[in-house]
Amino acid sequence: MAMWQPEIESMPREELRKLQSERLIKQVNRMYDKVECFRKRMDDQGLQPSDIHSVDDLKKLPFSYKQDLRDYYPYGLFAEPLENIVRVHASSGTTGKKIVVGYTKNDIDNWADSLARMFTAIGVGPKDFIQVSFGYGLFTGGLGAHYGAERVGATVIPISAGNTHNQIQTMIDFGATVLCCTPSYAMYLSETIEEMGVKDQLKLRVGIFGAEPWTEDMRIAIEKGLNIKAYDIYGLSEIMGPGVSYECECQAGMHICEDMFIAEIIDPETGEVLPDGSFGELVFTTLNKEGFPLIRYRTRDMCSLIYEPCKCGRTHIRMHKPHGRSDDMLIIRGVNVFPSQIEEVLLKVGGDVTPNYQIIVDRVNNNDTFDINVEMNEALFADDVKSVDKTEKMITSKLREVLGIGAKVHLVNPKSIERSEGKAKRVIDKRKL
Ligand code: DLL
Repeated sequence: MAMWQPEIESMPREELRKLQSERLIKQVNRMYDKVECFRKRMDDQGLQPSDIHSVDDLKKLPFSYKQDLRDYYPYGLFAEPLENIVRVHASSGTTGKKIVVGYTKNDIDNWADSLARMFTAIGVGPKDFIQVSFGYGLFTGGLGAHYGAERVGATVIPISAGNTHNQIQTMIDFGATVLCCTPSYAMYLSETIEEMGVKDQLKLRVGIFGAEPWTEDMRIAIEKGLNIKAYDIYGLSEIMGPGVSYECECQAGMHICEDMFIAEIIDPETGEVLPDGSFGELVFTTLNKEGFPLIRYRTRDMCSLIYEPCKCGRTHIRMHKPHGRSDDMLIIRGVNVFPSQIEEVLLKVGGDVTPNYQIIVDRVNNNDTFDINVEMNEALFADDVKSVDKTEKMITSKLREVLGIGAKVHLVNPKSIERSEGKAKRVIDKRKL
C-alpha cells in the first residue's frame, strides 16, 4: 500500500485561499438555510449570506460559543437531518452540561484524512502497530486516531485508556511501534515501565500526544522515558476532534488543516482580530463539515499562529502549543495563573521533584489561598527533612519569579497524587466564585 500523501498540504497559498473562500461562501449559505441559531445572529447583525465574498469577509460574521451548544442541546445546531448523521461524540468538560456533536459519512471520511495526514507527516505507515490508548467512546480521541491509523494501512491496537500494567504488556507482546494517548498518561506509562523494568522490551519509536496542554520540557521527559520521538496533536470535539492540527517531523508547531478550517487569533476581551503572530484566543471556522458546522467558534484556547513556511514543505500555517485555556486560567489574588506555568517550573527544577502536582485554591476571610502539592521522588523522600525543606523553598521562590505571586508549596510523598489515564485534573478550586 502506498503512503498516503495528499497534495493539498503543499498547495500554493493563493490557491488555498481561493479554495477557502469558495468553501466559506458555500458553508455560510448552507448554514443560513439550515441552522436557526446562525440565521438569527446573521439577521441581528443585518447580514446576508450574499455579503460574504471571500475569506476577507470572515471578520464580519458573528462568533459562536460553547454556550450555544448547551442552549441547543442535543441536536439543535446540526445542519443535516438526523438520518444523515452516522455518529455522535460528546464532551462534558469540567463544568456544566454535555455538548454533543454529529458527523455525516463525509465528515468521518475527512476526519480520517486529517489523521492520516498526521501519521504520514511523521513517517508512520503500513508497517506500524499503533496502540491507541486514548479513551474510546464519546471522547473523540480513541475513534479519531483509530480511523486515521486504518487509513494509512497501519495495524491498530484499539486498547483504549487504563489498566496500565496490561496496557504495557500488550505493548510488548503485540510489538507496538506507535503510542497515542494524553501526555499525562504517557508520563504515567513511562513511570510504570521504569518500575516494571521492561523498557528494553519495547519497540516503540513514536508517540502522538494531545488533548491537554503540555510543555516542551514534558516532551523531553517523555521522549527520554519512552525512548521515542513525541509529537503534538491538537483538536476539539466542537470542530472535529483530534487532527485539527498536528506536528510534522520538524516538531516546530502544529500544521492546521487549512483546507478544512480557517484559524483566527482574536483579543478575548474585545473580539477584535489581532495582527499575524499575536498571542490571543484561537477561533475556528469549519469549511467542509456537514453534520455540525461552526462559524468563528471561540475555542478559549490561548496561542499564536506561525505564518513562516515550514522546512517540511507543507504550506499550511502552524499554531504554537496552546498555553492554556482562557477559561482554565485561574485568577488568584487578581493575578492570572495558568497551570502550565507551574508545570514548566517543576520540569525545570527536575531532579528531586516530579511534574505530578495539584493546585488547591480556596478563599479564607476574603483572601485567596494558593497551595501546590508537588510529589518528590524516592531519593528526596529517603533524604533528611532539611533537604526537603530546602527544595520546597527553592520551588517557592522560582514560582514567585514566574507567577508574580506567592504559593505555599508542599512536597508530598512519591505516588501520592492520583494518576490520570485521560486528561489530568490539576486544579481544585474550592472558592465559590
Ligand atoms: O481533546 C480532542 C483531542 C483528542 C485532541 C486527542 C488531541 C488528541 P475535547 O475533549 O473537546 O477534545 O477537548 C478540547 O483540549 O480546546 C484544548 O483546550 C485541549 N487540547 C486538545 N489538544 C491539545 C494540545 C479533545 N495538543 C480541548 N495541547 C481543546 C493543548 C489541547 N491543549
